Amino acid sequence: MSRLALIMIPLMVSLYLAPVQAGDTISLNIHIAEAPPTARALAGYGVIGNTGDQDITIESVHSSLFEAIEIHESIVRDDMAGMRPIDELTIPSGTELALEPGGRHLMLIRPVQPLSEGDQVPLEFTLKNGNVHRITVVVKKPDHDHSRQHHHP
Ligand SMILES: [Cu+2]
Repeated sequence: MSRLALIMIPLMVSLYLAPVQAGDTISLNIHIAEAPPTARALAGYGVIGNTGDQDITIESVHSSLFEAIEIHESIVRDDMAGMRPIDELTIPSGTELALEPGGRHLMLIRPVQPLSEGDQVPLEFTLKNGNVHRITVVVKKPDHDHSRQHHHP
C-alpha cells in the first residue's frame, strides 16, 4: 500500500462519518416588508429556490430580532381573507417557491426593537435534514408604495 493510500483512508472514513452539512441546493432571496413602528408582526416575502434533485423542507425559522417566526399561508373563508400557520414548507426539487402577499409568507412576530427601511435582520432556517442556513435580509418599503409613486408622480 502506498503512503498516499495510508493517508487517504482515515480521511475518507472521517468524511463519510461527518454529518451532511454542505450540499443543500437552497437559495433564499428574501426581504421583510416595512410596517408601522406599532406593528406586532411583519411579513417576509421573496423567492426560495431548490436547484437540486431532492426536495427541501424548511421546518422552522428563527431570528434574534423577533420573538417568533411562523410560516403562513393565506386563505379565504366565508369571503374573509385571513391566514394560518403551516408546519413546514417544502420546495420540490428543481422549483422556485414565491413568498408573496396573498400567498405563503413568513410572519415575523413581535419585533424586539423598531425596524425600518434599510435595517438588517438575521434569519436562521432549519431544514428537515438538520442543516441550518443563516442569512441576513433587509427591511424594504412594501411594493404598493412603488405603484403609488408611479400613479402619482
Ligand atoms: Cu401571516
